[in-house]
Amino acid sequence: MESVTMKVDGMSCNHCVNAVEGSVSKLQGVSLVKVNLENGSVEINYEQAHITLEQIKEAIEDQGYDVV
Ligand SMILES: [Cu+2]
Repeated sequence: MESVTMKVDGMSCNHCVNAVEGSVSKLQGVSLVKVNLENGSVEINYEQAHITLEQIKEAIEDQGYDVV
């Protein structure tokens, strides 16, 4: 299992938390997604055999946020 913390721009409220956590948690191979609003980061645990970091970034960007 890989563990990564991404910086994500544009998250400002609980709606954003739900949008990001909801979309990423639906992805196959993701076992944990946790948004930290205070520092604008997202902690993600995932299995490299099932999903790439790029696919996770795309899911976040599809919700309207920028992975930096
Ligand atoms: Cu929001």
